[in-house]
Amino acid sequence: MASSRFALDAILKTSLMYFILLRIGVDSRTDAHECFRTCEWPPNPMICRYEFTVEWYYSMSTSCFDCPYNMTDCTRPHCIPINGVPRGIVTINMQFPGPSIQVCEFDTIEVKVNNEMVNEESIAIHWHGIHQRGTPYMDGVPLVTQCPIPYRSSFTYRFQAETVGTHFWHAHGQARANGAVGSLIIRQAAAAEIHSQLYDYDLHEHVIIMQDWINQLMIDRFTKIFYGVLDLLPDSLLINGKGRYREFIDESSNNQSVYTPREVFHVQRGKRYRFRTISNNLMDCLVEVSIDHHNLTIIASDGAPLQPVEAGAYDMITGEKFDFILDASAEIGKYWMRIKGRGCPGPGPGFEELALLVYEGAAGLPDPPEIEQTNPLEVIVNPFNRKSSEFVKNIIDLSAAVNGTEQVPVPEADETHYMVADLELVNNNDYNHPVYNPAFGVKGDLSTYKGVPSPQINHVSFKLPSSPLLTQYQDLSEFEMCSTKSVLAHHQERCENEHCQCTQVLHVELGKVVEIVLVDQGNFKLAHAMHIHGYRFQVLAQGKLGEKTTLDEVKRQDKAGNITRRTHNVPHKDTVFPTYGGYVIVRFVADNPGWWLFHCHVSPHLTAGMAMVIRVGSDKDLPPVPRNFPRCGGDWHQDDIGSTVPIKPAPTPNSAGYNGRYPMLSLAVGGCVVSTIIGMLV
Ligand SMILES: *[C@@H]1O[C@H](CO)[C@@H](O)[C@H](O)[C@H]1NC(C)=O
Ligand SMILES: *[C@@H]1O[C@H](CO)[C@@H](O)[C@H](O)[C@H]1NC(C)=O
Ligand SMILES: *[C@@H]1O[C@H](CO)[C@@H](O)[C@H](O)[C@H]1NC(C)=O
Ligand SMILES: *[C@@H]1O[C@H](CO)[C@@H](O)[C@H](O)[C@H]1NC(C)=O
Ligand SMILES: *[C@@H]1O[C@H](CO)[C@@H](O)[C@H](O)[C@H]1NC(C)=O
Ligand SMILES: [Cu+2]
Repeated sequence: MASSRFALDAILKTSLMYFILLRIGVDSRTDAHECFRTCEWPPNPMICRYEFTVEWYYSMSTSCFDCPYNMTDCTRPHCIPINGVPRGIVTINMQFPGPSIQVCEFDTIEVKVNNEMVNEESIAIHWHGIHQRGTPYMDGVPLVTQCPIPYRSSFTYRFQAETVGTHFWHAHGQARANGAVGSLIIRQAAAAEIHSQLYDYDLHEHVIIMQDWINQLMIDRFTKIFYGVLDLLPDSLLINGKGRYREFIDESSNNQSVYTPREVFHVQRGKRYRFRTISNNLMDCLVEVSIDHHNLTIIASDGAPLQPVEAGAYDMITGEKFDFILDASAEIGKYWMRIKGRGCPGPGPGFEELALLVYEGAAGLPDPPEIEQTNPLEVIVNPFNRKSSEFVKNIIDLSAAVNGTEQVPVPEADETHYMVADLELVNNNDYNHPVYNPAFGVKGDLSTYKGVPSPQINHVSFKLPSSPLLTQYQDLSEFEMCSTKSVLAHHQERCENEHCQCTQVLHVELGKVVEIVLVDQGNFKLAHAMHIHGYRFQVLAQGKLGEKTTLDEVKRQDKAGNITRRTHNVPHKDTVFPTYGGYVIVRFVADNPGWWLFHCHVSPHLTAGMAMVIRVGSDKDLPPVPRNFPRCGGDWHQDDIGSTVPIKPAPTPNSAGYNGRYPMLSLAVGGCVVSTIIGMLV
């Protein structure tokens, strides 16, 4: 008795100690993981293991003690000040942004994700920009490539670090908008890195996640937008999760205003630094990046090297990534890095956030004035809705970095698909009940529209299937699915007038060169960040026909030869945005079999259905499903044969007070209006 009690005590003690150690172990914000190292040639691959515990947590929690009145307290472990506004957040290992994964090409990344979210929701983590060649099961899209990880379960992702460059990981779903995000950097040996001669340092701490932020849970904002008020304004901008919003009055110091801390970067005069920046925006805005008194030399986007371009600023839409070189050649001092909201309704010109760039030897100097200093260069890269010129470089004006004077041709297209991505004015039954709260004051009269526009591709809202497409396609009803080809050929007119939804899939044969002409008709003056999984697009053309255009107009202009495609050294991107009233033309060689999501990265747009799947190859082309891969979904009910419940004699209508055996079912069928589901075999 006594000995077993002792044993139990010991177990309790060790597990408690283990728990404490674990909490401290995963928290080492300053100590980089052993896989962060100088990448060698020939490579010396490592297996890089991480454990991600996903939890609901709180900004400005009690772990913040006296922050921001005592700035040191703001840096305490588990203190996540964000912009000073307390709210529920989703964290990984109680960090925001979450742990940074920084490895070398050819390493193996292994991440065990433990779902400990106390409101019992499920989650999956997507590795944004990683092509998952040979491992489509690791792409992390719930109900497309895997079952969402249920509460209290874990799922271990494992894939090779093959797609080099600046990427990130994030929950695929609203948890991204609540904080589940972190950087993912795959470096190369200097011998393999085409731009390695252009910079002296590529530091762990010069990786930056930039984003807008809202002071409430995304589900609060999402339901507000679609059922209440069309509130698209972000509240804040953040640089590596830090910013200012809430003013605190410090009574112990003459009622001075104090704020939560901003991010700080350190450089040494005379050195050249590679900065890696990532946009995790939630809403429609782009962020515009600049550093006072410095030019930025842009050398890569979405992991793909570009011929260097010197600029004063550049813009990123959500999902985009840019690498630039900062030549620290200004006077020793402190300078502001700025991000500004662009292309979205923001609270005016002051909608910006700052981070401090501190030269070695300047730490004791006062912060510079926050008033904008003019940048040395007027050139802007990738802006929202601006015509190309000497000073305006859109993506199409950039070129892929190649060896010497090589001319790398774009492959000839085997097939071209003209597609539309826009917010459509239809009566979407998910948000506007056609009887109780119709979107149209007068049916069919656009001028009486008072609904919420539907984010759609090809006039169809994407509906996630009930089981993952990649692993349980056989379980799905063909009526849930529709093919892009038949949508485009047969349903455009109908779906322009009524709400259509289905699991839209474009099926392409393995090895084909696929061209997509993607049009934003300009229903709204916004941009949609169209992100492809499994691939990078080659960008061939980009243009604007007017404030508004139509798919047919773009098609006509193209057929008439009025749209020119670039043919050599084109930029490669995993996220592109057609300008409203315009188009972007991309190609990819469909050599990576899988079911790949192609979608708008704006959080509410994705949730509401601005997505589709590109299915490359057929089942026989897929690598085998990993052994014991989780299965889920379907519509289970107990059939009479398999029933283990003894059937009792049914009560008579009068004695039971209801009429029939399944009262709820008949009510549901009678009261619910089913959206048009266009079912067709893919
Ligand atoms: C601020 O907090 C730190 C610990 O986070 C503590 O050591 C220091 O004494 C505090 N400063 C003041 C003025 O209270
Ligand atoms: C600070 O503000 C409070 C409340 O407005 C006021 O009562 C107090 O006198 C102020 N203290 C100083 C030092 O100004
Ligand atoms: C920025 O670039 C311009 C044009 O190349 C150059 O004239 C200027 O000196 C540069 N400024 C800085 C601060 O490097
Ligand atoms: C670039 O050229 C060098 C030397 O000519 C060669 O070793 C290297 O493989 C080339 N790189 C690429 C990406 O083609
Ligand atoms: C093509 O461009 C030419 C010259 O601008 C114009 O005259 C013609 O109408 C355009 N074709 C179409 C189909 O719009
Ligand atoms: Cu969008």
